[in-house]
Amino acid sequence: MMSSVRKVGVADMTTMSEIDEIEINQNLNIRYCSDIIYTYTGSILIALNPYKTINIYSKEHVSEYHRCKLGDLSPHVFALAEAAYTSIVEDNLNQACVISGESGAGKTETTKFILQYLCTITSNVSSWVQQQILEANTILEAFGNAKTIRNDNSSRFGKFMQVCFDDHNCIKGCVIQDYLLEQSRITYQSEGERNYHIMYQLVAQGQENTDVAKAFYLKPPEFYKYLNTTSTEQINMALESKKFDAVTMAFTVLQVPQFVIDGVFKVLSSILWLGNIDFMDIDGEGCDFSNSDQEAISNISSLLGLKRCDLQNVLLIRQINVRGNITEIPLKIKEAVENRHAMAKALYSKTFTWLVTKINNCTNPGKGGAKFLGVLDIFGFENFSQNSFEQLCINYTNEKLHKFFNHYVFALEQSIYDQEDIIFNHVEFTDNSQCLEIIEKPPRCVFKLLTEQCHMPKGSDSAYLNNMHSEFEFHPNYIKGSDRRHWETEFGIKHYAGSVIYTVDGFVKKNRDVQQDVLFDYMSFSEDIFVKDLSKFQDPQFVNSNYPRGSSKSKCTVSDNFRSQLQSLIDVLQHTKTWYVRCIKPNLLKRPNNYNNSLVLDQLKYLGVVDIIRIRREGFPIHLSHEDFINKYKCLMQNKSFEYSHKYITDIMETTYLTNTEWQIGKTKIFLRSVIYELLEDKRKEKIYKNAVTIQKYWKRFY
Ligand code: AD9
Ligand code: MG
Repeated sequence: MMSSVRKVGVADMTTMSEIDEIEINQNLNIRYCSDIIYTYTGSILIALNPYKTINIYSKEHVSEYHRCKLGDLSPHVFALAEAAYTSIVEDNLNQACVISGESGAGKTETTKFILQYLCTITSNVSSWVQQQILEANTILEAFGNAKTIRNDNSSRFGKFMQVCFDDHNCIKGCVIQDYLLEQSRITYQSEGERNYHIMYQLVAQGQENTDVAKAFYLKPPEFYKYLNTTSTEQINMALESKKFDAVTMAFTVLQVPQFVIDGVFKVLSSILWLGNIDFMDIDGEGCDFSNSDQEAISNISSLLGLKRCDLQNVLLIRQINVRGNITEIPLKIKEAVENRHAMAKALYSKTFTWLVTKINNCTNPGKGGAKFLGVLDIFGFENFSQNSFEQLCINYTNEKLHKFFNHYVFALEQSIYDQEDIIFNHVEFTDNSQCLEIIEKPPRCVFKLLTEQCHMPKGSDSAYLNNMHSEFEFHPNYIKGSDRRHWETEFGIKHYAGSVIYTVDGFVKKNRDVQQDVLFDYMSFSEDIFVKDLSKFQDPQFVNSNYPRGSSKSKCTVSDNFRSQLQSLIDVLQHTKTWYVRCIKPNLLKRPNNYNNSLVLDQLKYLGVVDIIRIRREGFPIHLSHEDFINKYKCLMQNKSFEYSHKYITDIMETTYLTNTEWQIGKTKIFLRSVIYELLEDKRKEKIYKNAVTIQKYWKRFY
């Protein structure tokens, strides 16, 4: 027995007596070495990324976990999905699975396993909806995932997928909410990283099929400046083209008509061509296209169904509206280059939002309050050598979720004590409210000051930073920069997971929503039906009607929108029964069988696993059933016949001479602090040892 425990470690770490971060890390390591990647901390699931295929996700495994209670079988993401589903059926409550972890930890894979599980156990009835939900993921991954240094299939957006159930608890539909697609990737990728998968898939398909190449004006991948082909390894054309087929298939399952699918690909191809335009300076005042750009201009206008002169206008000239009078100002070369990138980003992000809306329209559960199980797959805490606006939004998300999680863990522990009717003083947890306030609490906070700057015609990063320094200089969560030399370029926030220094360069620009009104106005006269449709498309959740159109205040900033999205998410989560999956990345090499202790420890800290343990330790960390307690410690009561009674339990406790502040008898469980538990254990082991010696002596007499 002992050896098998040693080999597979402990399945639920809240049953461990030595409950500190080192023990936890060791336990996870032992399990990982035996390919056991799942472990519970109470009802929280810890999932280690194996970076290899483990045969635990088959249909047989689904059947095995179906109708089993959490904890009956070995820990598994299926067990968690089953528990959440059962709670929908039995308690009639909405559920949410919050999946967190750093990039490459396995969040998206976990999300897919949960969806796979739900679709399989409910598949007898309406398998068409299930198919559509799974295919929606294929499309979102193609358009929203990319290769990064940390993850070959990194999601560059957050998502909350609400799978909806009807009165018979069958899947009825699905609603997807997306968060903050990374836009910079469309026009620039760092060394070793790529643009969104779909770009390579489309170009590869053009290489495999000349009709496709002709229809969408496609060239080989190395032709395009936006594809960063020089720094990445060879693109596997056959594989990318196969994935392209899977995407078109997914579009078909989602009932997107062929002309619309073609429209989407035309927009993608036009983005790639935009990246190839070279501007020429004219006298330092305006600019023009170089001769070689004629092909690009002509292809983009065909692809988007625009008049060539309109396209030229939008690429070379800025229109300014002064009290109803339109003035045209030629763009300087630097501005034209930037403006072209902004057009590419606007086209892509609008297409992405359009896709999400299209998917939602298709998988819409229809009218009537449906119960749902939401799965949140959202970016984890980030702290790079250079951090920008994106990291601030990501870390803000994590602060928000952490606060929610703290309350959950605390409330969970508290509810066990309440259920068991035991007296217990409140335990404190690391409260991150102050950090959240500095970021989001009006009227003066990090986001509000930024928005204020974005609404000023001459708003700048440096003015923003000055305002921040004078406003928050003495705030306990504020840092003026990594050191005195960087006070003019940086600010820092002390997050719950550690301090992060942000470089202010680009904050104001990134927070101003990428508006390309003139381009979209021209596109509304496009000959292509999809392009026309896209130009008029408005993300329904961000239509702000409080201000007149065109006024600078009507343009909500990126952080305003994100903040309200996040608040709605928290509001939804607050009304659900929440389950947590903490995904952990065992190494930075994306390799199997490689466990980096300190890397895991860092993640255990900021995923709150260490906090859960601390909260338990401050309370009563060891919970044993009455029966288990008596069976374990009756050996300490040699001269007394045992009985299952409170009196007998109290007698055992009294052998330690410790006061009853160290232990409590609940309705079904005994609650112990470590001090008394360790004493009891020492006494028990001593007893066992003495008995063993006595037996040895006894046998020695005969041999
Ligand atoms: V990111 O924040 O989107 O960059 P994720 O989503 O946390 O990140 P992802 O789920 O994409 O990570 O996992 C990264 C890779 O790890 C996957 O592409 C798989 O190759 C690998 N992985 C993750 N989980 C499993 C698993 N349970 N079994 C096998 C896995 N491989
Ligand atoms: Mg992901």
